[in-house]
Amino acid sequence: MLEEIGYNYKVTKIDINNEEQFNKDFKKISPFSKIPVIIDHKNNKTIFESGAILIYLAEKSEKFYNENNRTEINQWLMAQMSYIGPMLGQHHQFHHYNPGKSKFGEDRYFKISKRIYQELDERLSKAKFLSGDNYTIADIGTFPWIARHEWHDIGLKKFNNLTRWYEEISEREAVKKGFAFMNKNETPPKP
Ligand SMILES: N[C@@H](CCC(=O)N[C@@H](CS)C(=O)NCC(=O)O)C(=O)O
Repeated sequence: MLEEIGYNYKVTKIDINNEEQFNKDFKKISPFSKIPVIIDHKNNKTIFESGAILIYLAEKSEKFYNENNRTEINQWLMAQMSYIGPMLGQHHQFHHYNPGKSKFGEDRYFKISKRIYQELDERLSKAKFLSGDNYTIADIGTFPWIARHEWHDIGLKKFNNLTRWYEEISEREAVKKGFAFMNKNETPPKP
């Protein structure tokens, strides 16, 4: 998002594997000890929760959050925050990071993740982007989850509309820059 709106930013890494998220100073700005958090140095505001961060930056920059379409954008953004992200996140935990530890967990989140691919594919058979004709913060919030499709083992290519959406977003300059910046020259994985 910061690349998309062309704001200057500095990234401070918090190593969650090393429990840095529980540091006292970090907890002051992130009550649940979660990343990401941003600090707007223009007004010293801090914002936690990625959906709230996207809304804040979109309102500030007046980009990717068209006033006439906010209810539609909010629905898809909230679906990401409450369902797509958390479920795919569990799939990462059981299937990618800890295979063999819980058959129930693996099966449950694999099944839900497949459903999510199917549901997104259906939506994208009717609309160019999640909330309609335009690329918005709903797409910006959802794309990074689908960009981990290799971990999901579902086969992104089987979903034509989701693949079309994914490829188009992968080609955006800001997306390529953001990817390469966070993980040394990484590019969004091909479908
Ligand atoms: N709903 C939050 C979720 C953030 C989240 O779960 N962050 C994880 C990393 S992906 C985290 O900080 N985990 C550290 C912990 O829970 O201790 C958001 O969208 O910002």
